[in-house]
Amino acid sequence: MSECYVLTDARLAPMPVPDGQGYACDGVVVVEREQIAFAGAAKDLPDRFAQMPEQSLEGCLVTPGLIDCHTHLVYAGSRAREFEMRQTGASYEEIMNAGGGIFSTVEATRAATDEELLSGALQRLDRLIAEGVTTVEIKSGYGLDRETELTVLRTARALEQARPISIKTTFLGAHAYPKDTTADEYLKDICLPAMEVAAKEGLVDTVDGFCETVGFNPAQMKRVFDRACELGLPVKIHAEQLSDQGGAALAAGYKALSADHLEYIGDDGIAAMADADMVAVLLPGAFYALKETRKPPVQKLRDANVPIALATDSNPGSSPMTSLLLIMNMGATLFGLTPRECLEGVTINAAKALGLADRGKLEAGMRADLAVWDFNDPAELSYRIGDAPLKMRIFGGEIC
Ligand code: DI6
Ligand code: FE
Repeated sequence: MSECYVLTDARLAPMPVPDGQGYACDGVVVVEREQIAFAGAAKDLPDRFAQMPEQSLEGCLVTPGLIDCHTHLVYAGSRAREFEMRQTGASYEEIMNAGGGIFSTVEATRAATDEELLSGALQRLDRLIAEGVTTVEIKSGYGLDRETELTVLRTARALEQARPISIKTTFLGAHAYPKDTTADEYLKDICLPAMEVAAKEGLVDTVDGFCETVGFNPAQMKRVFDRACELGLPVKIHAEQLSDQGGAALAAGYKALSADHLEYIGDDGIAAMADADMVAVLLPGAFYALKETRKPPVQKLRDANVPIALATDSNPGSSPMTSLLLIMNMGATLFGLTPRECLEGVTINAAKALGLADRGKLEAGMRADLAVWDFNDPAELSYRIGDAPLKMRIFGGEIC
């Protein structure tokens, strides 16, 4: 297609449009090189675009390209055996304390070749791409030694060369610490130096940590965040997933982009997140797979005006899945989000959780990352279960 083209007869969502449904009918999107030049009602289309090549979308829905803002996509091995153990009564924490869990994935990831890591990640990434995903965040955290952490981040960066996708990387060296050391020793000798090298090599966009009884305590998280600040990197946190450690409030003190999971967050944590303008990233895949019964306090987050994002948390242990559309369905069915909240959770609010102001909205000046769906009602996106009726995917203005 040419440098500039016009998609006509579209429905656009999410839009702040006064038809009460959250979408615009008879919509038009103008794509100019890699940006959106106009998005809105056909009657408002500026004259200068009237002569550009047109393609009718025959009433189909256009959304921003979807954004998966929390994944652990690069790893090796499978944890199907542990799934079997959990089915016969062992808990996630028990398996981890016995040297399984994250540690079994660390072992497999260290043993994998670069090609194996890349091809495993590509398989998972292709499933996301097939659902109209155009930006994916990927964390390290299955290396836990300097070389493997760097390899995982390099692999994440390499995915951007292999597919039409934006990748944002997150250093999650503070995911767990090897059994033969203490958390503090690991931070001092391995994690913090690895963060520094990764940052110098330009491999890190954000720094994250697992603040949990089976992870790092708030004082240890503070060390991680202090070093991230010294390196000029924004932070986020895995917080209040299995217990309330005050992680979200701690991260708020560092103006973190997001706190993720949050099943056990208390009122103080929510207030701190609201003050710091943080995003609550909810991960219903992990909630479901761990058979968690405590739900994140969605109504309290709404009342406090904390934006809510949704993500796959794709990882081999607590969320072995690669469907952001299924996550939207789970966000609605398990957590009570509205279809509109689910869509905003994988577009505008997911962009905010990554600190990205150039995407996630159908607006002039945004990146032309778009998904065109084979239906017209945005509620279909979270209503359907395990269905991906993507008609067209546009990445940086290119149809692909
Ligand atoms: N929380 C999670 O749900 C994942 N990591 C984390 O910090 C689980 C990672 C795993 O079990 O491999
Ligand atoms: Fe996670």
